[in-house]
Amino acid sequence: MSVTEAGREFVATGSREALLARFRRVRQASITMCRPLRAEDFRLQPIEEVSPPWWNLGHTSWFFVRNVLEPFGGRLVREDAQYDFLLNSYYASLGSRLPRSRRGSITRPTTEEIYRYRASVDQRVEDLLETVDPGHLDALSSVLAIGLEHEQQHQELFYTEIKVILAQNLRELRQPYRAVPEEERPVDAVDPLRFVDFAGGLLEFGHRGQGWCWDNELPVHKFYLAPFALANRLVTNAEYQEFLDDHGYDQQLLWLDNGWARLQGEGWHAPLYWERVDGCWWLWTLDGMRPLPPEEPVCHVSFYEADAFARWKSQTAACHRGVRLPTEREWEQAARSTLCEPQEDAFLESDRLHPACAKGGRSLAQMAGCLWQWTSSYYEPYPGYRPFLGVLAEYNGKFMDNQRVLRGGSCVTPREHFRVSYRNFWSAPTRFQFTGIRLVRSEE
Ligand code: AVJ
Ligand code: FE
Repeated sequence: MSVTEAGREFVATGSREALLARFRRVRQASITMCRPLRAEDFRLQPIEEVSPPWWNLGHTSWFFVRNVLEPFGGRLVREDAQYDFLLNSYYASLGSRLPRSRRGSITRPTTEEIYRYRASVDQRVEDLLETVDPGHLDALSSVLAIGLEHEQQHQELFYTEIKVILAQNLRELRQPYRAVPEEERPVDAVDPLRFVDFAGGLLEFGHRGQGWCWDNELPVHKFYLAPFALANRLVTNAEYQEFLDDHGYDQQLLWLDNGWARLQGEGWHAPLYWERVDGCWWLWTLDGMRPLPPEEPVCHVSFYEADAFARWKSQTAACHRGVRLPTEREWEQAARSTLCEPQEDAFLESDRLHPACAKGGRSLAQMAGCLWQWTSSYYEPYPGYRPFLGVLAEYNGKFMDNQRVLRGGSCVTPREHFRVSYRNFWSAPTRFQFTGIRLVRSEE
């Protein structure tokens, strides 16, 4: 792979020192987030989609070996070759791989060996950054930037994965990811549900400006939107519980056919992590079990559940007729025209590890850094899409098939990782991510 290929026009500007500082900071965050874990927690893969933490730490390091050290002439060691087969996630152009479902079935390398491997990769990337020919620095910077954005995606994945892993234990023996901080004061009021009007028209979408973005956020393009009205906040647990109480999970006609099959096959009767104990709903969180907080946004629903909820809601009252999930461009337009500053207390740095309530009367609340919001849009290339070049063409492009777009970021997304044009994507049945529901209504 030619050194100038991978980053295309994204040249990360900044000095070697700034780059080095960012590299250290982002890599260190992955170590810090694993501190509360016990040895056993690192090896479990409860379902195929949930990788064990040892693999997460290894794979993000492997990414720098194959995309930075190798192409730019960094120092290579024996473990690079030994671990390559295990740590390659899905890059067909980089050779054969351990089947994804087997990441929880192996015990070597040990977790300690993976930590040592990480340290070795860090040292070698830092050495390379200090010694690389000035003519190659821009190219190196742009792949390094992709490596760090990748690392941050895996930091978010880590929190969602450890939540599933710890939930496997028997309720009486379960331990939270972290000790519960002092009890937050219960919030009993939440902003009433309102719909905020947006004009529509021939509008511009995609990432603008100089900053970095993924290939899937480009090119900037125009698209016509009819007028619409977006909900001022996310659907709450209390509102979702009305859907349960109205037997939403028993009414086949509310569900897409694939969703209904999934519901039956997996025995869905409530969102993931809702548990019925002695006639009351409880919620599994990274802070342990909590009584279901009615005013918090409903979380860990699949696209199918979000879609069925919207259909149910549209039938409950005349004023809700026609409510549905927004398209990704409706979401983006609303966010662009109202969202001046994202709620700074909402992202990973807030250390809540839990979605915040909508309180305070903002015109649109919970737009960024609370929960990823399912859109009705299929994950497709924007017109004229050009994937990253070289190996990284496989990063996003080949997954543009049979998935839905989510917008908004979540309480486990690093703040600097998010943009208004950011397109997350998951398949419709996915529930273990921090996903929620925002409704929209077309103008009559
Ligand atoms: C954008 C979160 C769907 O988890 O497959 C990680 C992120 N890409 N490594 C995924 C990703 C490559 C991606 N999602
Ligand atoms: Fe990855």
